[in-house]
Amino acid sequence: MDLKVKYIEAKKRWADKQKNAGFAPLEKPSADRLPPGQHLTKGFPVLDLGIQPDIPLDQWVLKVHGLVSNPMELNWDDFNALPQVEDISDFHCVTTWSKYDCLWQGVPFTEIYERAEPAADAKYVFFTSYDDYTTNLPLDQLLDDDVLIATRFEGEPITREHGGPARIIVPKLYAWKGAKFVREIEFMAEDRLGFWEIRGYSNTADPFTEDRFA
Ligand SMILES: Nc1nc2c(c(=O)[nH]1)N[C@H]1C(S)=C(S)[C@@H](COP(=O)(O)O)O[C@H]1N2
Ligand SMILES: [Mo]
Repeated sequence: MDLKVKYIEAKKRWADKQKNAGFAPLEKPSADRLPPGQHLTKGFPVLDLGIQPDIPLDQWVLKVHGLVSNPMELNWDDFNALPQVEDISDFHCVTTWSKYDCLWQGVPFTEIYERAEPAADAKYVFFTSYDDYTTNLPLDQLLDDDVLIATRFEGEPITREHGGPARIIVPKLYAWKGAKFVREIEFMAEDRLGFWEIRGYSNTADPFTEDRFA
């Protein structure tokens, strides 16, 4: 069997096993900086489906569509002309590693939201990446002041293995909710599950209640 298929199948079965073993989220979120069941890492592991697409910047496009008044196809220059921020946040992967104080630079999600003008019934967002990875979030959670479409990490362009040219950062949730190599942002009225959400991972994904599996 293809190793990638085997890896994905194994992760899905792990999620089923843990759920069947009675693994349930905590009722009260932990107040500790390190979420329950996580350990700190100093390095920066790479986690993806094994495909790290090579997207020349002159071919890169971010498509914003769905329930919006202003659908957009931003090229690299258009995107980088949007207002930029720097933000430091912690990063939590469901495979139990966390990394503190990651310095990201990019465009706040709110800038995309304002320009796209989502309809009143747009309540969910679906991300699709250049490796065909997908993930979904409630719009509500993307409008926090730590959510950005990052193009730089620690002052340098985000490397290909870490999701460059651009990746979504949603620090309050497990990192699978943040699409590396992002290609499309779709606004929707109804929720639609993404890659890991279909395969047994939690749709809410809160590290502080250890909300790993659906
Ligand atoms: N496009 C894409 N984005 C992705 C993934 C992926 O496989 N493809 N994996 C997710 C998971 S499970 C994690 S933990 C983080 C890992 O980011 P890193 O490789 O920079 O550590 O990316 C998330 N975003
Ligand atoms: Mo992850």
